[in-house]
Amino acid sequence: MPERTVEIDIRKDLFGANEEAAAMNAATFKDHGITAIDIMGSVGTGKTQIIEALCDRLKGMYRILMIAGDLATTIDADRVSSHGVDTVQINTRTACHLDARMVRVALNDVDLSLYDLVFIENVGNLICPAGYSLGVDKKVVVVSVTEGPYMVRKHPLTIKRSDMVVINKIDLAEAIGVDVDSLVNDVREVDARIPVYSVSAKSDTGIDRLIEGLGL
Ligand SMILES: Nc1nc2c(ncn2[C@@H]2O[C@H](COP(=O)(O)OP(=O)(O)OP(=O)(O)O)[C@@H](O)[C@H]2O)c(=O)[nH]1
Ligand SMILES: [Mg+2]
Repeated sequence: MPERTVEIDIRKDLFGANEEAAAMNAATFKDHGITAIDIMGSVGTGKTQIIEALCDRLKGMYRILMIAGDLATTIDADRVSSHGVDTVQINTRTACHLDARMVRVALNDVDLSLYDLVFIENVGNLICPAGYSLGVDKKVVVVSVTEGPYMVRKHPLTIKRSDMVVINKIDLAEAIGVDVDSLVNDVREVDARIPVYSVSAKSDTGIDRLIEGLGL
């Protein structure tokens, strides 16, 4: 018999450490007067396209840094930097989400006095990123009409853990046969306090209202 048995709650350990790193990130952002926004959502919902649209509108008003979370490539960072915005790449290799420590490491080499707005594009995934605080001001989840009519109802936890829902690709709603108002109602059913914005990032529809909603 062992003298002593130590029970390790891996989830508690993992999430506790993440919360600590997230609190440090939040303090760092605050010290530099930076607003930080985490953009989450499944693969291909339009996270990068939305960041590009936001950057086009906001780059004259804010000094923007984009942190791109991606398993293997710099494609999204390259897209955003073509808009004249500075970018930092995090390649997670095997991880299906960003965590606060990864963001902390990425910020190590950045002179944060050069920025006042940080967009973090999370790894394309509707489930895992919502479980990890990054120390941001807002967690935004992007749902696309192309994911079909049930995506909000099927992912209530992700919706609940978000500060805002953006329904993207509304230009395709009719062709896909998805009712945008139903998706909005589904969000209200999950949590009526969460603001919802319907946009088409590609055709630049609804972006001004989204910017207002983000308080930018
Ligand atoms: N029709 C239409 N297409 C869009 C819209 N937003 C994005 N797209 C297209 O959808 C595809 C995926 O968009 P991305 O911005 O790369 O999506 P993402 O969520 O960043 O994808 P990952 O980073 O790979 O997870 C691209 O071909 C975009 O041009 C939109 O509002 N309407
Ligand atoms: Mg992307």
